[in-house]
Amino acid sequence: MIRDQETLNVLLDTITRFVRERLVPNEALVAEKDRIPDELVAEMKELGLFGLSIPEEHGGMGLTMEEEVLATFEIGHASPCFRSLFATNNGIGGQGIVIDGTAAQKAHYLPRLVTGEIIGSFALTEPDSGSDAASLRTTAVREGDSYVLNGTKRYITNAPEAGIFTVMARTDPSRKGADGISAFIVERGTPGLSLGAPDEKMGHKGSHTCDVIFEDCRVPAANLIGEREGIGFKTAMKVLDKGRINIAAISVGVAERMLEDALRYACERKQFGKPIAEFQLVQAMLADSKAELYAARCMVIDAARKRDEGRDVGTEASCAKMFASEMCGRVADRAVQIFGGAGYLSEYGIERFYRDVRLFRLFEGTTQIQQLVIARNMIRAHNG
Ligand code: COS
Repeated sequence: MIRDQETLNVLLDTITRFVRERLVPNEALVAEKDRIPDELVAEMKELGLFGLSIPEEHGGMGLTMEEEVLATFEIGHASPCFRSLFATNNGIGGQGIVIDGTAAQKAHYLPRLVTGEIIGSFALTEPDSGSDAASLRTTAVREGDSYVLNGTKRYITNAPEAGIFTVMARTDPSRKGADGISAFIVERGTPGLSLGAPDEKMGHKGSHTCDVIFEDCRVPAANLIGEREGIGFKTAMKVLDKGRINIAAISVGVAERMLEDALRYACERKQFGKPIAEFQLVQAMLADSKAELYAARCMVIDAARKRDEGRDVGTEASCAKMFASEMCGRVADRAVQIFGGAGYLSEYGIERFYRDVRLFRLFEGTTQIQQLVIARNMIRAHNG
């Protein structure tokens, strides 16, 4: 749903200009230093990028899902590490509070996420619990007005920068599955919370992940999301439904960027006396990429519109995430192929995208988990 096309156009133009003038020229530097310069972070804050999808009553822009994916398409025209910094506030690191938080939790944390004063991070995955998220072992034992957390979370995006973590932990050890899980807001600096060394990753330099470790970490009971035990797994799944539409959207944005770069190169690079874009085998790669991109873009917008209508979009979110992230991988591969030998050299930038987008098929649920969700929903609907 688009609330006001003119206002949205102004926002999209502003983002497009920022992406092209400020982010793209700094991509190589960020990859080299593994750090986004402070002045760029300050500009992101000023533009309101940390609060795109946080409700207006808490200071955010309150974008609808459709508006948000249109913004994400534009943001995807720069290295995806930039988006990673503010995406957790709008997505998995903030939405648990937006969707299921109490009024007091929203009032306390959301305004600080909006400004970027704090970074929100989402701590679900563990060393022995990845795709099987409901098997998580981190425990939260009630003691008076607190819960005492013990366990380790793994691959946690933005953990080194985070001010708060949404942590899924088991409050009822007698229940081994999803309904024994609760979600907590844990503040950085809480005694008993520590961080592992930053992970060495294949790509996404400038965006950081690490382990988050809880050792007798005492969290106020008031920080139990929704102040209800046993709903934490569902909170996490609802957060991921939205997150998956956004990963689909960033896959589209980055694929558009890679295809633009590949097209430009194909029109400039000459072999056998003419631009390689004039050869039909190169044209096939351009055309297949364009058509698949178009399909993914349409899927993402449709899933976003359905979510805005308040419909259950578990299936659509998984379809869009699966198709768009796989499409993005194919476009990356073809883009490197069109660049030829230059595609393998870091100075041309396309190999960095090739490595960066590999993550899209893994995080917020692997392609195989999306297949499982889609098929299960189909069978459930069939059986009534
Ligand atoms: N919205 C709301 N509730 C949901 C839901 C959703 N999208 N998906 C599941 N639930 C509910 C179910 O309805 C069920 O509740 P009831 O028992 O009351 O019916 C409960 O949650 C458990 O669901 P389910 O039985 O489907 O859980 P499973 O353990 O079988 O696993 C999968 C579900 C595999 C889909 C889940 O573990 C998953 O998404 N794994 C991937 C995790 C992931 O994406 N990790 C990335 C980390 S973040 S970067």
